[in-house]
Amino acid sequence: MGFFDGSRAGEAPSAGLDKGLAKTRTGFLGKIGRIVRGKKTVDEQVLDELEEVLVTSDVGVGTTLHIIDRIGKRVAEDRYVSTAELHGLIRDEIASLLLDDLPDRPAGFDAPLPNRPHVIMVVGVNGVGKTTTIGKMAHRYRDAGKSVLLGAADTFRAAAVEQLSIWAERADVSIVRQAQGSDPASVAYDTVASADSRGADVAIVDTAGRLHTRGGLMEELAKIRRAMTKRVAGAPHEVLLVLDASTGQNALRQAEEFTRSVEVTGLVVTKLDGTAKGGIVIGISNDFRIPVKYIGVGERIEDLRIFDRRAFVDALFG
Ligand SMILES: Nc1nc2c(ncn2[C@@H]2O[C@H](COP(=O)(O)OP(=O)(O)OP(=O)(O)O)[C@@H](O)[C@H]2O)c(=O)[nH]1
Ligand SMILES: [Mg+2]
Repeated sequence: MGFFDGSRAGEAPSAGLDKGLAKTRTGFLGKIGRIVRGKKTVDEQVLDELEEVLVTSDVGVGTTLHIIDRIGKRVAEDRYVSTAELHGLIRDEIASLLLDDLPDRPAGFDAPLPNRPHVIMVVGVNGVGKTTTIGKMAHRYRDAGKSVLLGAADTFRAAAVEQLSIWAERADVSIVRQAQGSDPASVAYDTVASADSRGADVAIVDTAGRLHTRGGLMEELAKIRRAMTKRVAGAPHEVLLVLDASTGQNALRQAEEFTRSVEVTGLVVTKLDGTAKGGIVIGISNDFRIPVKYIGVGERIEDLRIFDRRAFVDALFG
């Protein structure tokens, strides 16, 4: 696998990511361009305006202040930083923020898994792209030669089981399902049990994004989790929280809420293709010490990328 991920025959390696981030890139660079137009050096006013651009690009207030502070310091040291250099300076700061003391790029789908079955639980509020992401992941694991079993533990919404079944068919993997309205924890248990007895490599469990109350949802997720652990010690080995980039600051709030209640091991940021709010990935990477593992850049089965921070910075700055 190359440095960039997700390329398919005939597609330039980073084309998907570049395209996926087009709106964010245009918005971000356009705004920075307007700030520095007609200016010779980076002064207080430029920094103020840059702060506003970062905040309105959904980078998040904390992360923005951090970036501004670092750029301010460099400008103070260097005195004559020209606006032409500002672009490179921001790029450097964002890159080091994303690249510093964070774990390496997540392993590829073809990497050996330490557990069998390797159990993944997928959580997030309704509509963020959980089921779609599961379909995409199943496809990638399957493509890498792994046997995959899906578990339809979103029994709350009428069409949810059917929707996951369609993805299972597309990805050519099996699914464990019960009737709508049945106990999600029981579906999760069955899925893990079946994966274990069949010797499946990967089990991915879908969950509901909405219950009658958010508190009820968190309790239910804990219950689903316990059911899996009961059958396979250590399961779930991964809990992926899916966040919709187009919801901007809401996604950050959801991340806070879920990471408080559920032991989230990785984040998936979806719908980067349709939004100018891709800056959210920067804020999330900085605010939460939980790695962004995958990003969604479209609705098709192949529109999932392993998140690569360096490739992301490159795509963001063109
Ligand atoms: N453009 C785009 N659309 C996406 C992406 N991921 C998911 N979607 C779309 O988002 C919508 C919701 O996706 P689902 O996978 O059903 O979301 P969910 O989290 O399972 O939703 P619930 O089951 O209601 O909780 C669908 O129309 C998907 O096609 C993405 O990366 N890009
Ligand atoms: Mg769903």
